[in-house]
Amino acid sequence: MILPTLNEEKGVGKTIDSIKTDSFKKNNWNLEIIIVDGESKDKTREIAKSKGAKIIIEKRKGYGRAYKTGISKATGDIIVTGDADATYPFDRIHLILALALKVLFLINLRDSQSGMWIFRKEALKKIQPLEDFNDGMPFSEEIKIEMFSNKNIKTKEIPSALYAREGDVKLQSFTDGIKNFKYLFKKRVN
Ligand SMILES: Nc1nc2c(ncn2[C@@H]2O[C@H](COP(=O)(O)OP(=O)(O)O)[C@@H](O)[C@H]2O)c(=O)[nH]1
Ligand SMILES: [Mg+2]
Repeated sequence: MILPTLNEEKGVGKTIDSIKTDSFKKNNWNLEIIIVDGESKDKTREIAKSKGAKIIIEKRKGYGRAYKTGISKATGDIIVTGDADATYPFDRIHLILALALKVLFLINLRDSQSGMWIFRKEALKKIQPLEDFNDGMPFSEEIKIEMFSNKNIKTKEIPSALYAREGDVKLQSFTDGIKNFKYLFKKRVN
């Protein structure tokens, strides 16, 4: 989380305090709070430090400059930003983040439901025992989510074709759609 500050002693403490750190822990999300301070003349840095934030001083002027410096120093892989003046709902950011992550981890995958896959059997070992995968339709998205989000596995979606089906559809678009959604939600939030 990156918060640029310039003389924000009135808002910075309230901003940091409003973050529900317990919810981050519950989700196993490491939270790094970075203050990029532009040489505040007030107690901004003191207050932020007392609340566990990392302080980066950026003497060069500008809001964008502060973010550029903060982003380059951040150690996590998801960046969350906002003013340090208590205007943004950081008290809800864990919920917004859960929703955003659902979108993010599918972002490089246009078709999460495709059932034609090519993979090295070895790659499965980097994920989990085969038996731990979902027994139902969510198996399809699970295998792709796990493969595509694993940094040690190289993945690529290849544009392909889909012909009209022979025989009756087994997938029930509505109930399976709901099941898939519930599955995705649980997987991400838990
Ligand atoms: N480090 C740094 N932070 C800045 C600078 N200018 C603004 N900020 C911070 O950037 C955030 C946005 O500024 P703010 O005055 O709230 O802009 P507004 O919400 O658009 O009115 C606040 O947390 C400011 O303290 C700057 O030059 N350097
Ligand atoms: Mg503001």
